[in-house]
Amino acid sequence: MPPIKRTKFKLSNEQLLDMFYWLRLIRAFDERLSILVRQGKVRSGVYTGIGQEAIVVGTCFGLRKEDWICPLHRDLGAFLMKGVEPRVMMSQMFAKTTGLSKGRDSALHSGVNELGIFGNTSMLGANLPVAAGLAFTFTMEQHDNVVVAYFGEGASNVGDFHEALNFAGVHRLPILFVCENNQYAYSVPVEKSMAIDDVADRAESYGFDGVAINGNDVLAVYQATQGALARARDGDGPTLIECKTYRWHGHSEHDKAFYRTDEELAMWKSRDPIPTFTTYLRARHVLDDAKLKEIEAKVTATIDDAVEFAMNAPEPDPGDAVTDLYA
Ligand SMILES: Cc1ncc(C[n+]2csc(CCOP(=O)(O)OP(=O)(O)O)c2C)c(N)n1
Repeated sequence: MPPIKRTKFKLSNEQLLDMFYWLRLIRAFDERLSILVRQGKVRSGVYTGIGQEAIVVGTCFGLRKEDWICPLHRDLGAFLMKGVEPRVMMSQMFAKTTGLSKGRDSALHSGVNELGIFGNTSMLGANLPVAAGLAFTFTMEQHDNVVVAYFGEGASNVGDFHEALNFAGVHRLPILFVCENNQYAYSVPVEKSMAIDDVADRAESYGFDGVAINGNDVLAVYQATQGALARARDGDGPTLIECKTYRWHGHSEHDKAFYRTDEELAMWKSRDPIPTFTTYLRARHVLDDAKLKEIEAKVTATIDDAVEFAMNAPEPDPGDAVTDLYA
């Protein structure tokens, strides 16, 4: 196995603040969606990633437009960071014509070729062989773009996961497997579905490195990602990054998550990625009260605008249901 290439990174104050903005925006987007679900206004299934934002921000921050992502149901933030306008993403949740699939489907199945976002299917793990196939295309076309494929620890118990990692390892593909280990696959706790502690250990059997990190530390995720991206672009093959985290809400907004304790939730909330990063930025004099107020105002205005736009957008015409079909 080649030695681990570590990439040092230095982010400017502007970049750090940008990261903070994304964390706040993605949290606010999900929080607003959660309220809209309770008001009966959202038509798409909603699987929030509240508590997990550092993973999406840390992995997407250094990506090029030409890199591809294969996001999952909890990764709406990855769509935003890859370039989908909040208005368009919110329209998707309202099933309006201005959404990505023009009102046809839920958010988790939508993709955007021009932005390098692969449209997922519902079958857990099934996005991973496709992601490996995409990465294989990149090697055949001989450019140094990379694929970032997301999955939960639950999906890592499915056969497709193992086939994808094996294929990626054999062909040393430019792919980053990002496990969002949020401790539960629906109601199943991790210890009831895996006999090992770390999903990251599974990478070794396929001939590449796996690392388990604190998925609530945006800079740790960013640093691990940068190293893995550099290796992938240099032809050194895949990496599995397992991000330990927790989802604050139920599996979806209709799940009250009675299978876990209040104490457990409180413990994980104390590790909220946002205050941790806020403290880091304040201690380094990157963020002060005025800047914080400015960012919060921008986040609120962006979300308000997206909701207003989506609510007033036209409904799909039933006659269009059979247009844009691929056959
Ligand atoms: C092959 C397959 N089995 C079961 C399901 C039903 N299902 C949808 S999401 C989910 C839990 C997923 O857990 P995990 O992979 O850990 O991701 P998380 O939702 O925790 O982010 C299940 C069981 C499915 N979609 N596909």
